Amino acid sequence: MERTLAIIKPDAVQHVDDIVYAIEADGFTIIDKQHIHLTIDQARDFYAEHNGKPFFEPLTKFMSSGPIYVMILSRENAIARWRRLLGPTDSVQAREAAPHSIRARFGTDNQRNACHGSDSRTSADREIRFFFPNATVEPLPNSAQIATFL
Ligand code: DGI
Repeated sequence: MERTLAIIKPDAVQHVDDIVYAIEADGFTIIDKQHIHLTIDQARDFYAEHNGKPFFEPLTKFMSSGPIYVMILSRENAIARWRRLLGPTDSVQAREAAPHSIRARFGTDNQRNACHGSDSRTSADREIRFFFPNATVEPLPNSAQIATFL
């Protein structure tokens, strides 16, 4: 089973029940969760890869503007499946291209887009550790474990 990090952003926390329903209906298991209100510095740290882009300041201000709901999701192919359920980054575009997606249903535009999802295995590992430092590490495949001990 693969894991990914999901965040319900400040603009969509009032829809947490509907979003959790959509997540579970799509076959995910929520293996940990927490409400948190990020400081601006924590938001900057989380989105460090976007530092320098024109939307970095408004994005980090938005992400620290109110409580968020963070979840570790698990299922086969979780990273890609959660990105698919999210839809395109811009909620306006999502309503055209994927009207049943979460960003189409609960987001507004390309910043207030309801939810976040990790975009790779590397970022999922980093982002899960960012919010859940005590999360158990996923077991390595057998071949990798054997290689470690050779
Ligand atoms: O992985 P995504 O969240 O789909 O998109 P991303 O990693 O390219 O960008 C991260 C977040 O930054 C995105 O969810 C919303 C915000 N963002 C991205 N592009 C823009 C943006 N915000 C504004 N205001 N303008 C943008 O062009």
